[in-house]
Amino acid sequence: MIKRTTLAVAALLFVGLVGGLVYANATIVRVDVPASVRIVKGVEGDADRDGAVDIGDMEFVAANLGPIPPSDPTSDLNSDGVVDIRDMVIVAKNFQG
Ligand SMILES: [Ca+2]
Ligand SMILES: [Ca+2]
Repeated sequence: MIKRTTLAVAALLFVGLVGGLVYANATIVRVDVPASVRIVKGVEGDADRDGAVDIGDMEFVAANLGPIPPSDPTSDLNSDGVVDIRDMVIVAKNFQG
């Protein structure tokens, strides 16, 4: 059975390579989700995915600062390809104690 709720997914479509530059278009892909699938929205700042934003997330992000690409992509909370102070700020803004 298909649940009629749709899930919007942001995706990038690379449409061409001209003069060494890659052009991309953003698009939205909608998919029908089977009723048996449970959609769980993550908690912003929950880098270690335990359901809470606490000192463990700050430690997790701090332990992954620097390398490009990140040694653990889950600590790249803003998905910009690097783990830095901006990711730590996301944890701090959502800190639950
Ligand atoms: Ca956490
Ligand atoms: Ca980042």
